[in-house]
Amino acid sequence: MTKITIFQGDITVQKVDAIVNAANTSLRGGGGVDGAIHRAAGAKLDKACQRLGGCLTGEAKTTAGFNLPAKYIIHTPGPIWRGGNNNEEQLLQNCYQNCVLEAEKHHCHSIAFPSISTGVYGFPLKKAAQIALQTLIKSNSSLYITFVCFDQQTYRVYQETLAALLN
Ligand code: AR6
Repeated sequence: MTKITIFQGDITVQKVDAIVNAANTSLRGGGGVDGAIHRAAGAKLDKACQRLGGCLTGEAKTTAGFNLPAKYIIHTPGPIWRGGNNNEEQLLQNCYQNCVLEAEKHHCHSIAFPSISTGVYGFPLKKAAQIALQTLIKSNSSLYITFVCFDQQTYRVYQETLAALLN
């Protein structure tokens, strides 16, 4: 049984084994949750990311958490929404699947996700929530999974989507 909790807050303060960063393919930081994670983790994070040499959309790479309470940061570049006919749904699914695999590889028990691709990258929120939650439920992972929704609308949509999927 997959255990999923949804709440509203800031992912950088989560006391979990791994937090997920909605990164870009350079892994060199940016705005949104990526910027917040880089600021909170400290300058060593950028050095570690440099050594990873980028990451393809839908794939995932892990660094230490540095100054964060989380032990690891799993960086995954989500797809940029380009109308929906450019494999966006599959790529978003790949992000969640590959983050779970990375967390399991590092023997994590708990993981926190932000809503990947629904900020600057423009993925429609309801569709993204369905893909995220369905993919994680299907993963059948024994991880304790938390969705950390930054704003109220995201929180509401993830809650409604999870309730609908469980019915
Ligand atoms: N904790 C949790 N969620 C957050 C936080 C936070 N501290 N801050 C923002 N969010 P976005 P994307 C939410 O734009 O769409 C970056 O520049 C935010 O409200 O961060 O995948 C990267 O470098 C939204 O719900 O990520 C890439 O270039 C969600 O996180 C690009 O943005 C994702 O919004 C990636 O875009």
